[in-house]
Amino acid sequence: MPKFAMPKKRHLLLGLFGLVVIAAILWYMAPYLRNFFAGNDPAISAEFTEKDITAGVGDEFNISMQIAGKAVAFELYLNYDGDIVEYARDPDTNSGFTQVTTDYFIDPLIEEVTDSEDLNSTQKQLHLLIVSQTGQLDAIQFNLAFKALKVGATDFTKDEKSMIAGKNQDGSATYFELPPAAVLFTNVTVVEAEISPTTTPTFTPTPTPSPEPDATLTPTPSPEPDATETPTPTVTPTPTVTPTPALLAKRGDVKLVMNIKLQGVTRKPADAYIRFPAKVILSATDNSFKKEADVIFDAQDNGRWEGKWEIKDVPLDLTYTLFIKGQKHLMKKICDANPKEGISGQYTCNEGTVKLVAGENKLDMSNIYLLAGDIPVQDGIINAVDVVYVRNNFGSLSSEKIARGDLNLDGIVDTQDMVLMLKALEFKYDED
Ligand SMILES: [Ca+2]
Ligand SMILES: [Ca+2]
Repeated sequence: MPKFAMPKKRHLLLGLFGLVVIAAILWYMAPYLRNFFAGNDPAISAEFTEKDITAGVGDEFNISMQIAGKAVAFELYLNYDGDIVEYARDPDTNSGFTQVTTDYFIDPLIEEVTDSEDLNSTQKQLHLLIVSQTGQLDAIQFNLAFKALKVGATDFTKDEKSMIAGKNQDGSATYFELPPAAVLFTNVTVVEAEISPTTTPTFTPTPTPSPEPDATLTPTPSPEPDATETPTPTVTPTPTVTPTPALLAKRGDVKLVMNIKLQGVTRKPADAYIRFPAKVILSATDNSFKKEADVIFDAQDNGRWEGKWEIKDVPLDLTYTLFIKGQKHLMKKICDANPKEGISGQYTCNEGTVKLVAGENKLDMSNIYLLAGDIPVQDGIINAVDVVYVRNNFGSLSSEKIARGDLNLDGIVDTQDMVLMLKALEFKYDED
């Protein structure tokens, strides 16, 4: 009998064993496979580009992650041993985050390192929230900089709280599950720094430049005698009644009937949300006239909102700019009585051209959107405070939280609101 032939029974056993292994692998991977093959559910996932990294004491190194799929936001909680390595921020940017795929994400909204709650543990956690302006690329890579502190080893593992967000094909927002921590990890081994005999430790003290005599301390010229205080001639006989040309300017009482649209609100919401407060500013282009009011906009059937504002004694020969700041929205500057935009939120303008007449003035601004995301208490910017509030109140039905965080006015704070905010983040600031 040839040496390598096996008895039939062993063949059978091996075959069975193989089947069991394959079945186990399939069972384990089933959720990923389903995600992967489900057409309507573009899977988004993340992984470390390297499983094992070796660094010398004192070295800086990168932990690199790759994201597959069109990610819109990634909230990563990364655990590691703070005794072995530390997060290394660039002194200029105060950030350890860099992108291999440049400009895909805006600067991190959250980037902080916290200690473990267990005082005896040396574990630390990096909390990173990065958000994409576009969410359009299928494969992206970014780096997190660390410095090796002492000889040892540490795993970098994702905490269960980590989440990745993206859009479904219909544009709605979803969070995608990340691989389990047992899969999503990388190991870093820190070894003794290599000291080649030629490079003696460089302790050459750099000469500190001796302070030059401060040239900026030149004596400031003593103030000249104030020429403006020329004595005013005491009794200039005023000509009796010369009507100034300004008095001839036409003025009148105006009523603005304004139609607007809110980002993410496509139809009339439930009765509890049909009155929308906004601050409206009417400002003459030459700045000679300015009025401001809180206006309530009422929901119409077609997703439009109508607000009315009566203003007395308005100069009618000027051109005007309107500013509208919704309750949960970025301030929009509007220069035209009937503004339009190709892409939602993109309308911008420089100089106001709105003309007013005495009586009713229809301003149809419903072909542009007010961008949502600067939630109360408003500060003129969409930033981490706004994002984290919405994120932390997912599923909330409490009226206080809805009043702040429900951007599409459907009565719940959820992923839809997050995605609206993420879309608006592209614009980020109040217009002025
Ligand atoms: Ca804000
Ligand atoms: Ca909502």
